[in-house]
Amino acid sequence: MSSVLNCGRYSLDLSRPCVMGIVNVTPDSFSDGGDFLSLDAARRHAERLVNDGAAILDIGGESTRPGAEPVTVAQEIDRVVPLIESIAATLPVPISIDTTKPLVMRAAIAAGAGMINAIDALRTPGAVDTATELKVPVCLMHMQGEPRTMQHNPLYDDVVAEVHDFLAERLAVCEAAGIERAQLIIDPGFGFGKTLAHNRALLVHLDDFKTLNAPLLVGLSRKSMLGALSNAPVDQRLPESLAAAVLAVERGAQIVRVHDVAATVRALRVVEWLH
Ligand code: 9MG
Repeated sequence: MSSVLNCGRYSLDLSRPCVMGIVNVTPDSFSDGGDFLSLDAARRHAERLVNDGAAILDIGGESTRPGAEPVTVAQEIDRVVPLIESIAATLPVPISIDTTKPLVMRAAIAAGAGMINAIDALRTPGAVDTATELKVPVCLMHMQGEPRTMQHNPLYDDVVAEVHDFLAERLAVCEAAGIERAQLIIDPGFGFGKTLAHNRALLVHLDDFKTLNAPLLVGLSRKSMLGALSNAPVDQRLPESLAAAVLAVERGAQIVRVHDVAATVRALRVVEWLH
């Protein structure tokens, strides 16, 4: 497995845990309550995450929280492109575009992004061909259903085996289409069409995904599965999020997608110290 991702102008070294900072540019995002809708505020937030130690930023213009309504291509492009241009011109880190839409992928990469975070594992028509053409790393995430309805009644016989087999199949599809295997990242998709028990099983068995020989990205930060353990509101889940990030890295995650970059970087230093 490659320990370096080629994100255009930047390489992402995965030989040590890598913290991906979240920048949501949506009015209804579950964790920022729409604070970052102005370009200037979003840029300042991105700058802070980089100063805090983010190795990569993930920019999203469509909310993926349970129940979220879809947005149009034009709305999504209007939200993300000016921010990507501004960050690419001023901050020294690669940018990931969190989208499922081929046209948004193209616009974001043209604006300076260097990776695609595909929460539907490139299942949108045209997405595999677009990603193949764009030649950037792609994160293939598992999701049962779609954000609007995914938490209504998620069902699996064996969640770990089914997520594993889904990711194996998507890796094969992408490779067959011509995406370099070394540029593919996998993600079990915590909280995406999963109950608390499903999420727990995936975290307990996270090591099982090593057999897929691809870098592993996880997003657990502030998620409701963590809130369910403590009843803490979404903006007060830092202790749970840090514990989850540490456990995930211990179990093989190379990239953690988080809101609280500075605290996560510090927590992961302890993990690195022991390795
Ligand atoms: C956009 N987004 C929200 N949660 C996520 C997660 O867990 N993984 C990835 N790849 N993207 C996510």
